[in-house]
Amino acid sequence: MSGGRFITLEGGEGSGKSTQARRLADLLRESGHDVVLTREPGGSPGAELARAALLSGAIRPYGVEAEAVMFAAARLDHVEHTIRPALMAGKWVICDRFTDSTRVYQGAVGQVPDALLRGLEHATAAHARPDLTLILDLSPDIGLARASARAQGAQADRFEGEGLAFHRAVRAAFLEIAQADPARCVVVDAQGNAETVAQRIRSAVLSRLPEARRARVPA
Ligand code: T5A
Repeated sequence: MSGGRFITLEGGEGSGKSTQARRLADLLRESGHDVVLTREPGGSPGAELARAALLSGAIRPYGVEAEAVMFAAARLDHVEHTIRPALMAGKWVICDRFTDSTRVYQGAVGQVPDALLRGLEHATAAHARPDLTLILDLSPDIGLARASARAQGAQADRFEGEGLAFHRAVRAAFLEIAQADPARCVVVDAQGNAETVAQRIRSAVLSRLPEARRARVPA
């Protein structure tokens, strides 16, 4: 793939991924890069339909394996219609959650067999490997409190509604992924205000991908 870079943000509920993904996109645009900001599940019209089904809990009765397959179907559409075309066009893609979320939620915590998840990941993301993954690490007590303050009484979604033990396991599983793949992953302390976290992310991105600094060459 020419020119473009693929950055994913991962972490538990309310850790600030969406907030920081937006800020990172702004930063990169200010440096002259073409940026596509996207998310999972979702990020393409077909995948957004799958998102609604997954987060409403409509797929849950069919079991964790069916959910894993549905996340994969959404990813296939997203990679094909949004991520790959952008990277091929030399754009930077920032994605709020990607394959590590499946490894964590469906794999480490959901106990979907490894062989199935590996097959699904190969089928969906073999041609879209992140250059950098920022894992926003935050105590789930703080993350869930942030998410519920924002929800203002609205019902928690399929995964937010799980108990604290589930969210602690999610946090531990993300940290394990980071430990196992330090060349790709950076753990970012997600405590503190959004500006403080954004500065940590800026340092991590510039240190791992120095080309992020480059300003657009005038035409
Ligand atoms: N899932 C997803 C799987 O199970 N398998 C998969 O393969 C994939 C891709 C997605 C769900 O799907 C699961 C995981 C998820 O449970 P979602 O709605 O996209 O659902 O959920 P999240 O990604 O967790 O989104 P959230 O919005 O809950 O969390 P974010 O994006 O981490 O947090 P953000 O930035 O929206 O912030 C939450 C609130 O906190 C405030 C924000 O203003 C906002 O109100 N905030 C801060 N407050 C104080 N200090 C800071 N530093 C703050 N940063 C943000």
